[in-house]
This record gives sequence, C-alpha cells and structure tokens, in this order.
Amino acid sequence: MPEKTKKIWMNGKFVDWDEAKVHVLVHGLHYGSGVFEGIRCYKTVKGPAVFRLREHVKRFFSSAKIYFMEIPYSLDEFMEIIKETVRVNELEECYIRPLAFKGLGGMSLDPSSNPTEVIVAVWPWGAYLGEEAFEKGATCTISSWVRISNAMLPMEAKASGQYLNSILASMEAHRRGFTEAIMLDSRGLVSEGTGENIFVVANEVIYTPPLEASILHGVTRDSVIEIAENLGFNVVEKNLTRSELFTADEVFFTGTAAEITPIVEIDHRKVGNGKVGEVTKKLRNEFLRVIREADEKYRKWLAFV
Ligand code: PPE
Repeated sequence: MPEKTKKIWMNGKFVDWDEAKVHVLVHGLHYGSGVFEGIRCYKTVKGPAVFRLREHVKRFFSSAKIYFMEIPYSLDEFMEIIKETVRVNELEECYIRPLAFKGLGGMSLDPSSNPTEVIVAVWPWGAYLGEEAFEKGATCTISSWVRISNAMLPMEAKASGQYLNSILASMEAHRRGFTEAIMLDSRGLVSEGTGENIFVVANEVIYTPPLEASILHGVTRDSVIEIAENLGFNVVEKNLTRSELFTADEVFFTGTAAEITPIVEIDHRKVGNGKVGEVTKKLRNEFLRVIREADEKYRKWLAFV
C-alpha cells in the first residue's frame, strides 16, 4: 500500500485516508472505466512545487474527454484542488494521483449515465523501479505481450483499463527475473515500458519512438527532449527496431514515477558497456537540477504550492 497520508480529496471535499471508500459495484472497478494522472511535487529551493502541473491536468481532461467523462471543474480549478491537496497533507515532496472513474449506476457497457467520481490522493513515492535500478540501471526484457495498438484503444489517453496490458507485461518481466519490460507495438517496433517512455542514444544522437508507436504522450518525455535540445543534443522521433535497442550506446526510461532510469541490459545483452551511459547521466543531472533549482529558464514548469 502507498505510504498513508492524512487526507484524500474526493468529489469536492477532503476525507480521512481511511474513509476514502467506494461501493464494490462501481463501474470503474468492473470495467476499468477510469482515467488518471501521475504527477510529482518536488521540494525546490523556493519551496514545494508541482512539476508541469498544467500539462498533466490537460492530459487528464483530454483522457476524460476521449471516454466521455465529465469532470465538473475547470482546468484552473482542478490545478488549485491538486495544490490544496498537497498543502492539506503538509508534504514537501510527493506523488500525486488524480483519478476519475465511472461510479455506481447501470451495469452496462455504456456508462454515460453513471456519475463520474473524482479523487486526488498524494503520498511519498521513491524510486519507481527501485533505488538500485535508478542508480545503476535496470535490466529489461522484451515482453511477449504486444502493446495495445492505437486502433484498439486510444493510447494517448491514460485510462485505467488500458493498464491490464502493462500489468501482464510487468508480471511476466518480474517472473523472468528482470526489473522491467519493454513492449513492442503491433508492427514489432519499439513502443514503451509498462509505465515509462523509452529513449535510445546512438552516436551521440538521441532517439525516441513517435506517437504512432502506441505510446503515452509522456510529459517527462517532452521535458527530456527540451532539456536535451537545450544541452545541444540532436533529438529525433523515429521508429526503432529491437536490434537498435540491442546495439544502442545507451537506453533509458522516462516517466513521472521513473524520472530518468537507465537501462543497462536487455534480454541478457549489455547496453553499451553495461554501465550507466554518459549522455543518460548528463540528462539526469540536468533534470534533477531543473526540478529543484527553479531557475528562470525552467520556472514555467513549476507550479508553487
Ligand atoms: N508510458 C506509460 C504507459 C505510462 O504509464 C507513463 C507514466 C509514461 C509513459 C510516462 O509519462 P509521464 O509520466 O507523463 O512522463 N506512468 C505513470 C504511472 C505509473 C504507475 O502507475 O505505475 C507515472 O509515471 O506516474
């Protein structure tokens, strides 16, 4: 269970952590009819700040729109609700989980008339794939589970039910003894991790799969592209083959939870020399600096609590 905090915001009011409950017949529980976000709040030199809050809330609203879910708040109101939830829980650093799901009503596959319930929970969350993977790099396997394609589900929506695909891949990877899975899309090209986007470095150029590769349009992916370009790197969105992963100089994951996590082995092949690469280190140091130093250039990414 996530580390317990004080209050969870639920449909307009704060309730105690232990009281934030739902009925077993809510639609979202049965059919995965929910959309969610993962956001981080960091302790910066100027106080706690939520990283790229507006972009996350925008994606939350887009996911809801795709699934015909009404969120009865404006973008600005919802940003304020999130900041208030962090304040109420008196946390300087935390992970933030907004979730909207279809509630109690008809048990039909058209939940249009079921109410949409909305919650925001926060809790402290450390390294997503473990401290060791964060520091020394993750070992990965290519999943036997193919990433759901854009033709089957809207992969740019961050929807609860879509994660069953990730859950199968994650359980398989762990049972095979790896830290994490890398999924290929229905064309056999590189898509993403179970909860992360992926990047490859080859001959000093940085590559990442395009949206057509059934990926989530990651906010961290976007941030890393901008940071890399500002550091003078050439970043190219391009379809990648499995071989390009095996022969890359460096490979790493990006995500709100994972931040920048290096990948040092893929299906028993060392990535580069099997150590965390120089470009990955450079990007990660800059990313960690940006989220805490609150300098002018990247201030636009921070919403102070
Ligand atoms: N792909 C997937 C499938 C994904 O779930 C995430 C985020 C990303 C890419 C990276 O997106 P972004 O966070 O905007 O950079 N995964 C979230 C949840 C993981 C989980 O619940 O477990 C996260 O990192 O918060």
